[in-house]
Amino acid sequence: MEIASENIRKQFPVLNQEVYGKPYVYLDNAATTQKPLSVINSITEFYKNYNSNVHRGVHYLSQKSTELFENTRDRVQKFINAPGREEIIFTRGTTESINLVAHSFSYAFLNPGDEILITAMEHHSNMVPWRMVAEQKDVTVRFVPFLKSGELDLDAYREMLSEKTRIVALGHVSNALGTIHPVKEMIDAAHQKDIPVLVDGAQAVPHMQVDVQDLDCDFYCFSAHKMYGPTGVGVLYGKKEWMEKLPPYQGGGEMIDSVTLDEITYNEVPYKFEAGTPNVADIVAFGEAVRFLENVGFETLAGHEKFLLESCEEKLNQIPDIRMYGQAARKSGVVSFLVGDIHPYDMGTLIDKMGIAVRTGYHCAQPVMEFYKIPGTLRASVGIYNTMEDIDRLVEAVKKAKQMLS
Ligand code: C6P
Repeated sequence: MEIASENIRKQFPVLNQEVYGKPYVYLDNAATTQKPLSVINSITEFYKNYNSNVHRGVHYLSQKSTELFENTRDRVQKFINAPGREEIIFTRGTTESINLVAHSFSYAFLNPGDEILITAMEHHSNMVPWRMVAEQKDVTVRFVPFLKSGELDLDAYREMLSEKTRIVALGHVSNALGTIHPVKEMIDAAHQKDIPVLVDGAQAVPHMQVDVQDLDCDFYCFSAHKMYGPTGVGVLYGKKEWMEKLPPYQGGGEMIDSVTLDEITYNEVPYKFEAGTPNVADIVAFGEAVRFLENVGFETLAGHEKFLLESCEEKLNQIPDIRMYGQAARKSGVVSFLVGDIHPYDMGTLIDKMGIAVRTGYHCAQPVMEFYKIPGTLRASVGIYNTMEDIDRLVEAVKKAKQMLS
């Protein structure tokens, strides 16, 4: 059901504005969510009162900023139920988290003739890094196919797990179609053959309680900016046994234990993977975003979003010539659609002029659009502050744009 969102909306100042003379409707949350005042204020407070580098000084502010920074690590550890705080590595985002694992894993563990298994539905961030390392190492990337409904072909997946497979990398929730993949089952199948699994959780963590111990994934990646936190911050959860085995991704300050002209020894995890000065202020503010999500609670959040998404699909479906993409039994976050033969950019541009933000195009998942033989879709994606009024405004705008463009 829809929650009383007035109290929540007033925490997001950016929503309280008019665009082209109309109250703003923001339905592009899968690209990035808006930020609550607690997160915005935390950034200002940090620069006003605590700014200092971390892990590098004995002076007061350095210790204070280190404490605030490390508090976020503890909060994130609890949030995803990671066994150890050292298994939480801060990165710039999901993209960097995946690149880190792809490059370090490939360097240490891939040899010519090996296989990497991903799905054909991955976001480019979980496809391109693997293909880059595969090219360097003469390794094959194989793609688990998906069905028209937007669900993965699980029989094909099981068959594709072979003696040659060295790692599986798969999304938890598709950003283009909203499918929630049965990752726990897929991880279990890979583990039965001793194959480690990386999960791209960018579109899952903002919408559902993720428990990395329950999933038993080896790596889990996500971005702060999709969960009401700042841009430029991400997380790589990696099982300690893996993170200790993997070589560092980047070299620089902080990631070393000692450097002489003869020899370099590396710092312990997580610091081995956090070279250079991190994005301290935003990582501190990310702690506030996690607190915000915890305060709302996933039961409330998921119920609210489900109600809005189902209503949105139902109302859009009444428009003649509408085509929905992604009809999986379990979905989250997004509604992807096209109307007749209207190009998604044309419709997106028109509804923007009506004060409504949705994403148009291939959503960094070009092979998905290739599969359906379409140039892209319009994608409405919801967050905690959206209301039924937002959905109604979208549906009316689509109807009006259709009339104008047909
Ligand atoms: N998807 C979207 O509009 P970064 O940019 O590193 O924070 O996240 C990359 C990423 C990785 N995996 C998935 C499943 C994603 O959805 C994204 C980001 C945005 O769908 C921007 S392309």
